[in-house]
Amino acid sequence: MATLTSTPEALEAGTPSGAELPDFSSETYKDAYSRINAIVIEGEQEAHDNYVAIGTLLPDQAEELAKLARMELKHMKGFTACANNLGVTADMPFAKEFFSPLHGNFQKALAEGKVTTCLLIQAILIEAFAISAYHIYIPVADPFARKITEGVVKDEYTHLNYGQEWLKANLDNVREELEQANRENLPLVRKMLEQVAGDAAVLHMDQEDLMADFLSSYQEALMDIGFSGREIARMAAAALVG
Ligand code: PL3
Ligand code: FE2
Ligand code: FE2
Repeated sequence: MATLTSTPEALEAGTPSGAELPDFSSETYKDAYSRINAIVIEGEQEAHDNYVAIGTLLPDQAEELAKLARMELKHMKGFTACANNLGVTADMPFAKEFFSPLHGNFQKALAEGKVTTCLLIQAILIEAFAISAYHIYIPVADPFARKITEGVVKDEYTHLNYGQEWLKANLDNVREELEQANRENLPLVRKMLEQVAGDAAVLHMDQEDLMADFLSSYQEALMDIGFSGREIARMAAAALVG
């Protein structure tokens, strides 16, 4: 006899890979969402500002970078709508604090004209972080947010790819700065992944899945830029010692 959960309707409405959906209307969910959603909104806003800022270091790329920046504002609006839809108010002061170490490193690199470091922070590390988070979120998101996030994640690949292409084209000149920037910033991303884990778990997002997805995007990006497997392993080790 067919059970209630095995009707075609239920299967269709169900989540991929059998992940169980959280109760989107519970206070526990909304409380965690107020921080996670704020992180995403702040991240999208800072991403916008960062691409505009990188445009000042690469004037011949300013137009292309302005296009990427505009996409980030669209993402930010989409995620703001997700919070409104659930009746959640984003905790923006929390999110500003969350990003402040990475934000500080970006501003320092910008002031020193270090375009390689700026690109590693924004177009590689932050984009790989966003892509992994959105991947893991999509199967456990409410239907409204799922649609929006699916659209956003496609754009984030465009951004990651922009960073990869520039760094690949300039690898001979940027290798050393890239390794140094990795050493200083990968440990921060690891800490951010750890900090978000508790709230992410309430959203039914698994910390190990997040880490694994992040590392695989990051490794793939470094491989595309032109690092060897051994060099990539060395760079990833910075996350363990940092
Ligand atoms: C750059 O395009 C975007 C930068 C955003 C950073 C995202 C951090 C993600 C933290 C965990 C979020 C889970 C997804 C929830 C969506 C409401
Ligand atoms: Fe974005
Ligand atoms: Fe992006």
